[in-house]
Amino acid sequence: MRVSQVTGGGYRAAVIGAGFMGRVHSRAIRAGGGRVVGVAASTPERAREAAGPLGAERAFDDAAALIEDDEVDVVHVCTPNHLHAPLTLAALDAGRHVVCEKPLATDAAVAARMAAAADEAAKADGGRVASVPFVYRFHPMVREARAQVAAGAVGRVHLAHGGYLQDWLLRPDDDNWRVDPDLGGPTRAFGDIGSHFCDLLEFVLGDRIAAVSAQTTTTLPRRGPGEGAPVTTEDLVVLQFRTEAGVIGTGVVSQVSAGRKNRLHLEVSGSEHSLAFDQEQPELLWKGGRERNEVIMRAPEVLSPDASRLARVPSGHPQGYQECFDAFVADTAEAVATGTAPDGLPVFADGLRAARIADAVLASARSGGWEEVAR
Ligand code: SOE
Repeated sequence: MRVSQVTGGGYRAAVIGAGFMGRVHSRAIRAGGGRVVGVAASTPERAREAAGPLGAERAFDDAAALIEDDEVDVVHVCTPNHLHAPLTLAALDAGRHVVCEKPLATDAAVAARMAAAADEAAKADGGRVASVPFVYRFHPMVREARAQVAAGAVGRVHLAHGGYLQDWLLRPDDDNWRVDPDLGGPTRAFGDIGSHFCDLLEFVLGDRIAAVSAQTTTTLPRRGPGEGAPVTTEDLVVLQFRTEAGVIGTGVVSQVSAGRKNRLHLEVSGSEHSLAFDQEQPELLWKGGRERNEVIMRAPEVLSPDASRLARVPSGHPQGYQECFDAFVADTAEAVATGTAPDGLPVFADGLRAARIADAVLASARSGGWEEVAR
């Protein structure tokens, strides 16, 4: 097994997958001064077409050629979900660092194998990195919420609620590979975006979901042209949860909520204060109190150090989704260069958490009862 040591050449990455996420990853790599050494896609022609738009130095004929190329230190896996495991395991075996898009895998057993392989790689040659882009952790006001909870500023947390609402799959002719369980996995709305909500919840609370009670619905039984193809993955999830610390709460996950484009939101109620974050208004954090409420703005000079670190421009100059990705890749690059991951970097163990919560959600939707989340 060869080991990719990050040389003086800086962050030398290559991207497998030329879709929306491939483009976001490539921008983030270049924003941090890294190189997009190359891109591989579904066909050599598609890779050649994508190289220019992705700012890639070259196109690889296929993923295997990309993974085997010793000019590549870090492989970014941005393909449909069913390819995450084989490509990630091949890249780790070839001595590369890996950034694998979420969900890590289409079921928890495979995600566990990937996390174990990443642990082995890290042990075998100190500091090998395997990260997964739960990027909403990188909004400065999410870090501020996390810091306030950790500092006891909200008191003892007793309730958390929120969800993730989108509308891009509202209509019968809205279709996507994520709908197909062979490509996306057995859970779609939860696996795709409910995982973000649960990761955000656990990250801000510093706690873990212990058990869930969930219902799922498929609002459109067929999708696609003509009569469409039957749909077996869920459009909607409503869940209750309780955490290991005894917090109870609810989450609503939907990809069929008209007018909601990417509304990931979380509210935490504590014995002293409440906090609320809305990803569609990411510059603000609402803080509620019995006597007065306030809206905390992303002013670097007043934020906690971890939040201020991620505030790249002054208040009033909105940061957004791409800046979160830029910060995620920058922290991955720091981990690759130094062997030490910055606080809050989501790694394969976090991807495994999401897979285990998804398994419990599906089990509960089938059983109609509460299901424990495997630790
Ligand atoms: C589609 O639901 C999607 O692109 C997700 O796959 C991403 O993880 C989310 O951040 C935005 O929406």
